[in-house]
Amino acid sequence: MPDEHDDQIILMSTLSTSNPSQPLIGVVMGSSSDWDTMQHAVQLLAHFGVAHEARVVSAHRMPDDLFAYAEQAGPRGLQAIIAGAGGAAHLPGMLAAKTTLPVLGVPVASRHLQGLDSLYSIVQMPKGVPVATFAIGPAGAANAALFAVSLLALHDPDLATKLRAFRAEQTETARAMTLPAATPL
Ligand code: RP5
Repeated sequence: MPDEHDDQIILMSTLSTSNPSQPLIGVVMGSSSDWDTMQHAVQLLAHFGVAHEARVVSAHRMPDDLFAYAEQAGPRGLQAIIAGAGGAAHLPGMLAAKTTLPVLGVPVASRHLQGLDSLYSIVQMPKGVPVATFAIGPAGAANAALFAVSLLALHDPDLATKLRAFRAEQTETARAMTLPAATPL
């Protein structure tokens, strides 16, 4: 039964999922300026056929929406939340404070401190409220999605098969790598 929280969540969406089925993974970010980084998570979820949604939920500019999102995430069927933020990156930690779903934090590279501020902010959670923290930037976003796929694959044999195939392909790509001749002194 939809309630006013659902309406609020729909209204606050500024980036929306292209996947019409029940989202299992929520991808949220503090600003549309995080999208260049966070789209790497969305691309991988789409690659694996994982139902997902992507939204802007700013901890500082829309804190009430952040709380509503966190409170509704579990009841709406999400299995994990990937949260990217830059600078004073409070989004992942505040989500984790309001839900017991796994929260995967992605530090977005900030303009002046290159994302070290985001990393320190996200990784330094107090004991008792964990956020699994990934690398700064696109690699972190991609790995957060792969980690979410791993979590879902524990109970989804088809997804586990796809994940093994992805890893095997990656291994073959690495094995096929060649190096150029060294530049003469
Ligand atoms: C954070 O502030 C966002 O996650 C973003 O990384 C950063 C800058 O946001 P904009 O000023 O570009 O909207 O909350």
